[in-house]
Amino acid sequence: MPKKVLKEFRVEYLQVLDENGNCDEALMPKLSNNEIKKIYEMLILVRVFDQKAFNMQRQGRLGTYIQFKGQEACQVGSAFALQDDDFIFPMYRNSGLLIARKQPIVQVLQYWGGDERGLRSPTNVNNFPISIPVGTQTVHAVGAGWAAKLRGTKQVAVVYFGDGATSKGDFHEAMNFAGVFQIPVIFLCENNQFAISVPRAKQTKAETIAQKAIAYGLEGIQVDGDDVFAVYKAVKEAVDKARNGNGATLIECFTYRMCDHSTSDDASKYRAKEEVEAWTKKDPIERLEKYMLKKGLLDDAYKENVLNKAKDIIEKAVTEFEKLPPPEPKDIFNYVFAEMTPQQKEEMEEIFEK
Ligand SMILES: Cc1ncc(C[n+]2csc(CCOP(=O)(O)OP(=O)(O)O)c2C)c(N)n1
Repeated sequence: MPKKVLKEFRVEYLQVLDENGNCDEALMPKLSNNEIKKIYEMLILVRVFDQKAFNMQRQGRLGTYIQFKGQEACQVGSAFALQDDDFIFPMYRNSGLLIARKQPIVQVLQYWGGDERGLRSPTNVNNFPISIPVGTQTVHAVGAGWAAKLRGTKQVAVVYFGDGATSKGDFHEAMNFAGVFQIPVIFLCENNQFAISVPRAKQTKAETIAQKAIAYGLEGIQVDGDDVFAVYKAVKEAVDKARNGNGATLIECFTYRMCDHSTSDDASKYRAKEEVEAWTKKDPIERLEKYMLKKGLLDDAYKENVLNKAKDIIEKAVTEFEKLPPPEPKDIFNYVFAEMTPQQKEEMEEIFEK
């Protein structure tokens, strides 16, 4: 008896805007000139923030900081495709996403200054706190999506994670559950090619992260993560699909971490300068500028104005942040559980009452 082919699968790749700013008009999502400018202004704002926060950590003005340079399009493009009442479940590399999702910048600084209250969601959006443990937020997002489905609210949950997180059990459990129960959730993997020093090739034998969706009966797509239009389009389509009751999608944003893993890392120890240089040419902001220039949406005066405005906004937030009272060391214990466990109490007394 010859073997039969039961199913054949394919994995699609989406790019709308190439690195020279050329746009495939047939694929271009519906965005007005004004919306494109808003996206550009947000990309600049978050990049200025990222550099400033890094500098502040180096100056001892922030405890630690996780940069996201190179990944701005993944974070800003996806944020623009959501409604305020949708749920986001960010990871530690998502300060840009939080800012694009209306988290006050002063609060984002407060968090990196060691004060958990910085992650309290403003009431006009549903921003969950960032997850430091790798991958655990995937199951939380599925829970929120499931709740939305049971309540019939039409909200969608979007969870952000890296390529490293796809090796965790949580990710697979979340994908499986989302498939079986047709949950309105988007799994957005920012595949930045590294999990600290572990390259993507050592994370999985699969050629793409996107194809992992297939095993769970979900749609998966790989998009150019440095192309803000492609990210926006893929997320918008996945969100519309989820909102209409048609379940989850895995979106792999193929991008690159143009910075160290964290402020405690030195990426030059494990990756070649040439590799970083090659990716620099794909920069998400530069390619959008090239496109906008061609379309007459950008000139030198506008560019300078956007940059100055961004710097001004960030400086004002920094001033406000530095006036805040520092967090109480005791709060390390206060915000873990609603009520402290006996062990926590004992530890706290040992540290503070001797
Ligand atoms: C459960 C868990 N294990 C290990 C760590 C330590 N750790 C922090 S970041 C990281 C790499 C994660 O890489 P990836 O998921 O690709 O995200 P990226 O940092 O590249 O954005 C690891 C192993 C952690 N935070 N949580």
